[in-house]
Amino acid sequence: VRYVNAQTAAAALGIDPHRSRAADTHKGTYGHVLVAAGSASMIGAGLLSAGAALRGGSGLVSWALPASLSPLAVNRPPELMLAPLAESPLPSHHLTPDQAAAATSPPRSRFTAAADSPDSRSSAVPAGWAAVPPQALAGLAASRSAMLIGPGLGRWACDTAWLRRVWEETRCPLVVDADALNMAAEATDFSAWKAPEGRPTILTPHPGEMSRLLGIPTAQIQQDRIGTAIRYAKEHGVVLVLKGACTVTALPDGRVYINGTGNPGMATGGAGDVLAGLIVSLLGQGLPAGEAAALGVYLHGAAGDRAAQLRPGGPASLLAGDIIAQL
Ligand code: NPW
Ligand code: AMP
Ligand code: MG
Repeated sequence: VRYVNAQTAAAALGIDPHRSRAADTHKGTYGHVLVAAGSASMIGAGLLSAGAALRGGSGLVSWALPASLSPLAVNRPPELMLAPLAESPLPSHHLTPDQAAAATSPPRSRFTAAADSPDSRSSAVPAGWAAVPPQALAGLAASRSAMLIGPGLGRWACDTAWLRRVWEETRCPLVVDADALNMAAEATDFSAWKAPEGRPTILTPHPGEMSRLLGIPTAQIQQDRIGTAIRYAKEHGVVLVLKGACTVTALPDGRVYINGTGNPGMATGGAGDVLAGLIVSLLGQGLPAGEAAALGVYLHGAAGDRAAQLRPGGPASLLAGDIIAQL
């Protein structure tokens, strides 16, 4: 167990805390991450996680979103690219590969769709994540350096078969947060899901999400946060970030980091979405999963501490967006 503080965090992780850049690098050097997040009532989760990925230093950030929701993304930062995913009238995980590939192209006009071949979309296209073919999302991620899935999707955005296909077919390093964890918890056989060989995978539950994943009360998890995280990481071969005061980051090889940054002002909606975006950014820049997670947790807390100091009334009025501003 290593206790991470401001002086030793970067040294313990063997990372340059200032993230210096060689003079002859370019945006391709710093990764292109994909953020699959947000829904009609939680579009802010997408904005916050993608915004944090931008400030995390990624060369490029794309925000994947059901095409019908694109109008809600109009106020996104101009640096953020949009990857609209076409919705299909067929149950999305039953599509053929060709149909799935077609779903990555922009939706056709509803006036032309009816005249198309029988397999094409009708004007009554269902909307939302459940209508996005999971293989289209996984296919898009194949050319990205890392993907985040989960913030603000909605707890029943898709069925577990949908999520399982994304889990199994996504080849790039993956961060799984929020509603993707909640949906995984609905699968009785989640522990049997196999990630592709060698794919780094980071899970970032708060204690409530961890309780759903394990099917035990939150209080029981809080009584043994370190043990719970270590056991889960080893058993599932993932990096497990158990959030909350003194976030625990456990690696599958048994290493564990306890974070010393952060403050109760960060107990505010969207703070976790910011963390997930920061971690995927570091992961997409080539850091090993354990280091990306532990450094992301540390920097997120440190930025939260700076943001709280800048609030005239202290931490109580902190907003998640203030954390992004201090990264
Ligand atoms: P309790 O009350 O103790 O039993 P949920 P969510 C527990 C999106 N958001 N220590 C606690 O349970 C997210 O991305 C969108 C102990 C608490 O009541 C998700 O997709 C926003 N317990 C979705 O909303 C801004 C803790 O978990 C319960 C704990 C739902 O996510 C907000 C809450 O968890 C949000 O980020 C701790 N440290 N932390 C937007 N602007 O679009 C949590 N718990 O029910 O999973 O709800 O975390 O708000
Ligand atoms: P979420 O619940 O997913 O929005 O995540 C909340 C984020 O804020 C996590 O990174 C938590 O570790 C952090 N956080 C929440 N409460 C505290 C606290 N009391 N002290 C330090 N960090 C906190
Ligand atoms: Mg969260």
